[in-house]
Amino acid sequence: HVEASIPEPQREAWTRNKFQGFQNKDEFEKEVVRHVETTLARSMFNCDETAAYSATSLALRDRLILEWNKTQQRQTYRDSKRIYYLSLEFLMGRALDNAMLNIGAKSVAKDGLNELGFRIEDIIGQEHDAALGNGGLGRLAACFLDSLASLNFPAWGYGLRYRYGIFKQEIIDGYQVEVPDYWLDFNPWEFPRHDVTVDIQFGGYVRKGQDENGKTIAHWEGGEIVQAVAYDVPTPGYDTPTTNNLRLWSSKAASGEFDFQKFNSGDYESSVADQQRAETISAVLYPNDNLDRGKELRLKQQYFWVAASLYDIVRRFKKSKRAWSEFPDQIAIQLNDTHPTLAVVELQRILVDIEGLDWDDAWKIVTTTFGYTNHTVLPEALEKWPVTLVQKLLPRHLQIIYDVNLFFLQSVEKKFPNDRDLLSRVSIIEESQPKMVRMAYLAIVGSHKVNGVAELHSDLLQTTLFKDFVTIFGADKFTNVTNGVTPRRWLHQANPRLSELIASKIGGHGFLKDLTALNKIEQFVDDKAFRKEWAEIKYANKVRLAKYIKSTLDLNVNPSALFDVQVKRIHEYKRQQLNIFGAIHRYLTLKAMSPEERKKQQPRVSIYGGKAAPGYWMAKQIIHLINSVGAVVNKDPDIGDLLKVIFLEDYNVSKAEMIIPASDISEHISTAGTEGSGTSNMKFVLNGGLIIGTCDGANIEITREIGQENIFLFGNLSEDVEDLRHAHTYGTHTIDPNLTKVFEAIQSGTFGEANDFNALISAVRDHGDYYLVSDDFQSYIDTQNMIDTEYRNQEEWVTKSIRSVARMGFFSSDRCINEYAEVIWNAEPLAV
Ligand code: T68
Repeated sequence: HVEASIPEPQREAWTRNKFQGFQNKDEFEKEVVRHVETTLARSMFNCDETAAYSATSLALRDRLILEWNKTQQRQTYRDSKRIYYLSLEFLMGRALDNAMLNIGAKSVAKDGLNELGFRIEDIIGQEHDAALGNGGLGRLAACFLDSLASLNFPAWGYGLRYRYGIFKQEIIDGYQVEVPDYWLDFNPWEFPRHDVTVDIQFGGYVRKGQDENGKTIAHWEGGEIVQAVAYDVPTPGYDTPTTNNLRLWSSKAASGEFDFQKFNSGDYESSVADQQRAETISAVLYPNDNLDRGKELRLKQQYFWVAASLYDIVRRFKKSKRAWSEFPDQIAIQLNDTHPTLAVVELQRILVDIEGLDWDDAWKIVTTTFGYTNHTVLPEALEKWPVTLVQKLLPRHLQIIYDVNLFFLQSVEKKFPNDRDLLSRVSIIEESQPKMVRMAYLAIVGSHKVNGVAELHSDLLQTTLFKDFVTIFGADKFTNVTNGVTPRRWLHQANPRLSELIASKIGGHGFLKDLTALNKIEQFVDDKAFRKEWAEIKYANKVRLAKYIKSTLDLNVNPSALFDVQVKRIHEYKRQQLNIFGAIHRYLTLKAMSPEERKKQQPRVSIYGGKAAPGYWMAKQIIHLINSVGAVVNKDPDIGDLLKVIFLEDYNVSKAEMIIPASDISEHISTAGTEGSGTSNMKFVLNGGLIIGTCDGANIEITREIGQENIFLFGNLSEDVEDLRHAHTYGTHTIDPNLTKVFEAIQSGTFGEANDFNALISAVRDHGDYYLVSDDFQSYIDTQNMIDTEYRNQEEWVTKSIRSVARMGFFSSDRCINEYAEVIWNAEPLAV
């Protein structure tokens, strides 16, 4: 806005008075006090930890804003290719600690807060997690934002500003209870942009008209309008001024004349009802992980978010006055799963209906712009929308989908004539009752690259789910980008002592920017003092978790015991049931021993955490079983410290930061071929924990990197799963005898009501054991026993731990983002 810019002669005053944010401890304190006394209107006589958190965040935020503004100006001025990451979920966790570490202000803040009478850990602990995601997919998006900024890529995230994030989990009488997560009371990390709004249309009809040249043009008319308002969240990179933007859209009623008329004519109630209906769109995050429930409001969320984001992206592009053909040179858009696939259709609509491009020219631009990431092969997670629903909400989009499909099928027919079966297999429209739009197929056809998230997963995509598309488009369109995690949050922030120890040995914190530098610690593996400190840090992290368990569950656990952890969403395919059946087997085995024999056993704390989707009954049964077992085992005097079974309530990002550094063994035990990648496996190993796992997802690549002597693999392989399932259904299905004993114990009432867990048992015994719990049981038990033995040799164990961490360099999300940039986005960082 040139008219708003300050004239040249007065700019000197601006430059002279430039606000720089705090630069040292004294200035930090001054800023905190100023924010307490003015922004918060309080004083030292009523400054509690909440107020201190608020003021600290506001002081930090001021620093972020300055860099954020400069970054945006720089990116606009240089006009290089931008990356847009479209994700319905960003599981960011807490922002304050991350911001302090990334901009290098933590020690100043720590000392400053101390002088003001606060401990920095307590202040950090005041923050409510930003929990706009379910699990791995949403957390991956958050790690990607950290890497994009840290690597200086010009990139924006686009998402929805849910009023309620993932529900808070309470455990009452052993059962999960969901409580709404209202998190926006005070959120210093977001900036409402009431001037950045987009009107989003739903419903109505399509009228065919003609432009001035007689060309047919579709007009989408009528229906309702909902307004999207932008909320911006600055995302700072580590050790760089780059501060990128995450733009989240919030919905509200469009302030059209219509509403005013209603309001003035006395129809107050219905005008308020309109308001509420509009606000419903961004009200709540759907709490399902790896499941598609096909709800109408979910489709509305998707279109609302995608349309607002594309309008924004196109508006920014048009300011550059470039030709449309340059759009894909300037813009790469990544689809995080199929949730934003309507973006493909929306961009085609904008280019053809609004900008007047020819269909083919437009389609070329669209397909060159988009990339699509698939996160799962589970059939129940693949999105499909009823044609009738799309027709009702998005009539013009349905027409475009039909045309895209027609032209696509025509091209297939040309290449593979007379293969009607192939056409019906790959059709974007499933000819079922009712007809459905297959979103994954639309995403493939609408993108130039499709990737899976770990090698095995990408191979499975190419050989099973998307096989026909490999034949049609060629293998080059499909690729793998193995997931990674940000070492800033998942090592430096979560495990500061380990990060410092590593830094002290290898000459500073460079490994946080190039994680492969971790390999330099392997040369110290025989250094006695180093090993001792390594072990002490793990122990201290376990003590911290033990204290947390004491304070929340009033249970004493011995920090010297082996801590065995499985924290992730509860899902049958992730097999927490295998873990708890294993724990029951352990309990029964201990009970059957003489007291002398028991004394020789390795004490263990079996720790679980994770949310079940509110409608996922089986997952909730698993939680109930874990708690029921804990209730018996934890107070059994025969057992004492030998076994504790702990369920940690409300697992989330900030709890993960405490739990992960405290584990000796973590479990990544999905049925082979079902887990896309897994990312917590990487976080645990990076923190010096060993893992027990199946040959699934990224476990396979972790094994390749760290060496098979440093990981405990067990169970059947993915290539054998189909045959085993076939045998369960058509052969005689015998259940593992040790597992049978576990079932007998449960059904004799050892852990409460005898019949409470029949469904969990039946799934294995009577209904085909789809997840191969019985097939893998003995191998699981044997491997756990091997772990007990190996844990007793602490020298060997510490060696494995150090070597594993040293070899984890590959699993940084920085490596992952660089691969996306090179192979999919063709984008480069912007020098600062
Ligand atoms: C996860 N997917 C994969 N989905 O399960 C995991 N689903 O293997 C992988 O490591 C991770 O993605 C990152 O690639 C999910 O987390 C969801 O949360 C989800 C959300 C909505 C609908 C369907």
